[in-house]
Amino acid sequence: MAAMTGIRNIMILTGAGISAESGIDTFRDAGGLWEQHRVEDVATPEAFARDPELVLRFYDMRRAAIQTKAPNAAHHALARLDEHWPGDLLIVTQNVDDLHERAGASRVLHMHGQHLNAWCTACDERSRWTDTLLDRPPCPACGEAALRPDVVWFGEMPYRMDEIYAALREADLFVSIGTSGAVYPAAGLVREARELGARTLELNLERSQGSLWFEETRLGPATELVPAWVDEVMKK
Ligand code: BV8
Repeated sequence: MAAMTGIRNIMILTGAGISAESGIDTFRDAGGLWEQHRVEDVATPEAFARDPELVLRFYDMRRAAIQTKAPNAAHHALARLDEHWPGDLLIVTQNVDDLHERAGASRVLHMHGQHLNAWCTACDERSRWTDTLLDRPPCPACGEAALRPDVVWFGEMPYRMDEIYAALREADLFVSIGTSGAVYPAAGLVREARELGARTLELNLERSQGSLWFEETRLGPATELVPAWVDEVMKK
């Protein structure tokens, strides 16, 4: 990207592509999650009302799987940037895995929730959760057997949108990593970033659906593109 001069505040949006090389399925790619399961069967409040076992089994499987995976070079590079970047930096992730944090990043916002939290629909408490939910365990806070995965399902409002838009208004640079740009409102952030005057960069295996909104697109695997970009930024 031409001059990084004048870049103080950075927003980074990540998607399933950044965790693909850690062995976590993406959604839309061949063999992705949505080929194995119909979204509307497992990731909507209606599906949970209709067949809670199917939904809880789906998330128990994924919650167990991510605990066997490790962050990759892309996660580690962003953690390094997070540690040393003097300006504002916010990693807004659509991912429900904890690989950004396990790589050491702290300025992370999970807009679609987290696998390793359970949400009680009786007392609204969220509890750290690494085990299963299919057996309807009691809520650690209120004892009710009313726990659900703490993820944002289709038709539900993503988390902390006000913080995301506030950070977007301050951003000089918006970088998108490993996302197909298919799911809103996440997919609409690049357009808003452009309209707010931010520089825009896409790092992805292939062009995303919102590719035309990016000033620059670099194609390749995240474990190569992201460390190279972070080195570039840190050198400035
Ligand atoms: C809402 C959590 C309203 C659960 C998820 C506007 C237009 C059209 C539709 C809508 C719209 N606004 C809202 C909608 C409806 C809907 C939507 O967007 N539908 C789509 C399908 C058309 N949006 C919603 O329902 C949202 N809620 O709008 O609420 C509202 C308003 C007011 C009040 C109340 C409600 C909620 C959306 C969130 C749903 N939950 N996840 C779970 O994980 O199970 S979404 C989930 O899917 C992910 O979090 C992520 O967001 C999305 C998957 O996308 P990606 O992460 O990009 O993954 P994908 O596989 O698609 O692509 C991977 C990319 O990586 C590819 O480009 C590939 O090339 C690249 N890649 C692969 N390997 C690598 C790589 N890149 C680099 N290196 C590699 N190695």
